[in-house]
Amino acid sequence: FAGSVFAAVDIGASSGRVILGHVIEGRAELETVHRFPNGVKELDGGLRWDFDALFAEVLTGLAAAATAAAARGESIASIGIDTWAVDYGLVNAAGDLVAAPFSYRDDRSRAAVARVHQLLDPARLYATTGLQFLPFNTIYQLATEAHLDGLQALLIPDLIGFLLTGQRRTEATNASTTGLFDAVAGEWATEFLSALGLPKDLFPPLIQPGETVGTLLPEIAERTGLTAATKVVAVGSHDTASAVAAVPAERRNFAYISSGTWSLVGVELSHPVLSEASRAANFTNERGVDGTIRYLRNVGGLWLLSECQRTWAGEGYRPELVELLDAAAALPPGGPLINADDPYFIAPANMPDRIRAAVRNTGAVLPEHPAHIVRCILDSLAAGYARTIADAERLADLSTEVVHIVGGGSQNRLLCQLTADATGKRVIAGPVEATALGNVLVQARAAGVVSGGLGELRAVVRASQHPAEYVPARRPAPSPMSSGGAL
Ligand code: LFR
Repeated sequence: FAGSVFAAVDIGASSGRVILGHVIEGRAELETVHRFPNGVKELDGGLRWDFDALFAEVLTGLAAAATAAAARGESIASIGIDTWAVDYGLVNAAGDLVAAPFSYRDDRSRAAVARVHQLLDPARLYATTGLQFLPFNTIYQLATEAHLDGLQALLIPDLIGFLLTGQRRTEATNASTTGLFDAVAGEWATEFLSALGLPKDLFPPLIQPGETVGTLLPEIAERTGLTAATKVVAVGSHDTASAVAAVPAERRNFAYISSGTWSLVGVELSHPVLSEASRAANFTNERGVDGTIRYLRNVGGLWLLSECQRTWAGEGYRPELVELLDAAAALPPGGPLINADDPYFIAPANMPDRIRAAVRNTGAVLPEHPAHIVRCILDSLAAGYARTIADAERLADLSTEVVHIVGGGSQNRLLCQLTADATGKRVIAGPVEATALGNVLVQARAAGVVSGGLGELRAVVRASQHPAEYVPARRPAPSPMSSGGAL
C-alpha cells in the first residue's frame, strides 16, 4: 500500500480545501491541492450556503487531486468528506436539491424553538440525545420547513457524497448533531421524528466512519479524471469529529479545543453524560469516531475576530493580523471580558460594535484602538475555555493535565498562551490541519494502511508533526508570546 493516497474534502464555514494525504511508514503527509472561500450569502430571503458553487469547487479540487496524484505515479484510493454540522439540503425523489441549504446563522429556526419544546420537553430531548441546546440545531431548523413530503434531508457532507456516488446515507458523527439521534443507542430517535410530524425516512440510513458510501458516478469520474472505481468512504464527516480523532494525545484523559470559526472545548468519553447538571451546563454528547463521545461545549471562536476584520475591511482598515495580535499581546492582562458564548454574537453584523456594547453592559469601556477589541476577544475566549474545561472535568468526573489545541487557532500564539494561563494547564498546540488529518487517517485505516483504534491513529499524528508547547505563566503573566507556534 506504499503508494496509496487519499483525498480529503474539508469545508469549513469560511473556507474549504481538497487535500491529498499519504500515510507512509506510520507518518502522514498532507498536500493541499485546492483551496476556496466559503461564507454565508443572502439568497432567496435567508442566509444560505451557495451549495452549487461549493460543489463545483469540490469537483475542481478532486480534478486537481487526480492530477497531483498522477504526477507522483499514484492513484487515489478513496475520498472522505467533512464539513460543519447541523445544516442540510432537501433532495427530492429525482435526486435534485430543491433549494440552497440554509445556514445555521440564519435566525429563522429561533422562532421554532418554543414550538418544538411544547411538543418535546427539553429535559426529555436531552435525556435521549444528550445534545447541547443551540437555537440552530437541525431539529429546530426542520420545524420551520413547510413541505417535507417526498423529500429527504441530507446533511452537507452526505449531500456531497450523494452527488458524487448516487448513494444516500447519513454519517453517524454528524447525525449526532441533529437533535434526532439517540446518544446511547447510536440510532435515530424515531419517536422524536414522529412527535414532530416529520417523515420517518426523512434522513437516509446511518453509516459509520470507515464504511464505504459508494463509488463515483460515471459522469463525476469523467469530470474529475478519477476512475469510476474510486470510493467515497465515510469519515468523521462532522469536522469536529475528524479534528478530535487527530488530537495527538498520548494518554486517555486530556482536554481539547478544536479551534476555528467555533471553539469546541471538551473531553473524550466512552459513555454519554445525560444528567440534569450536564444539561444545565449545556454540554453536548456528540458522537466521535469509533463510537466515542465528544463531551464538549461550543464556546465562541475566531468568528468574533474574523467578523471584526471583515467590518474593519469594509471601513477601509486592513491591518495585518500579526500586527494586531502583537499589539494585543503588548496590552496588560486583566482587561474587560465578554461572554463569548452569547447567542448575540451568532449572526454576521457589525461585530466591533456588538463587542463594545457587550463590554459597556458589564460596566467597563473598551479603548478605541482595535487591539483592545482583539485582546478582549482572546481574553474572553481563554476565560471561556478555562471555565468549560473545569465544568467538563466536574460533570464527567475526570481530571486532565494537558489541553490540546488543534485547528487554525493553534497558530495563534497569544491565544495559546492565554489559554495556558487561564487554565493553569500545559497547552500543546497543533496540528493546524487536524480535521483533514482525521479525515485521511480514517480512510487510511479503512484501506488497511494503518490499523488499530484511535490510540494508533493518534500515534501517526504525533509522528507526523511538531507541536508547540505553552506552559502557564506565573502571575502576573509575563509576555504572552513565549514559545513555539507559527504566528
Ligand atoms: C465547527 C462546527 C461545530 C458546530 C458548528 C455548526 O465547524 O461543526 O462543531 O457546532 O460548526 O455546525
